[in-house]
Amino acid sequence: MKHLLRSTRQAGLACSLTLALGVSAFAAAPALAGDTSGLTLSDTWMRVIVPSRPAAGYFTLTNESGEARTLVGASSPACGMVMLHESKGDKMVMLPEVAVAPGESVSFAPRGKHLMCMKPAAELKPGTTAEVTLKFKDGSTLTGSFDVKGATATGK
Ligand SMILES: [Cu+2]
Repeated sequence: MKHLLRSTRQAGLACSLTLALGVSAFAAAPALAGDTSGLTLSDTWMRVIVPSRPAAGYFTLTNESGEARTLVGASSPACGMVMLHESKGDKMVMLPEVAVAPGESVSFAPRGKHLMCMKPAAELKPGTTAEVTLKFKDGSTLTGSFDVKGATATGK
């Protein structure tokens, strides 16, 4: 554990040094890429209206990793393309990223932030589940199983 801590710190140092020099070869530090320990996904579900319209994905993401983490995108084989959206009144805006401070959690829920599943696959029906992968700024990913619900659902 001690050793891991030390190498993580060194990798961080190497990264900032590399950035300062304007060299990007070190950008993907192997010790950190793909590390999602301390991040948990809960209340994962999706609401399908009709197959021809985008579906919405909801979840709570909790960050106990001790570092700020930034969600930058998502993908799912059942969606064609997934976007980060937020409802503002009757409009939706695109979110380029969502930061989660250490010790905090963020909720994607109806009338607020949501994943927009642009092209729902025919198999995406209430009662099934869909895999969705969240992507973070540091290159790490977190995959969860989302329960698919119908148009009248309000929560998982
Ligand atoms: Cu949307």
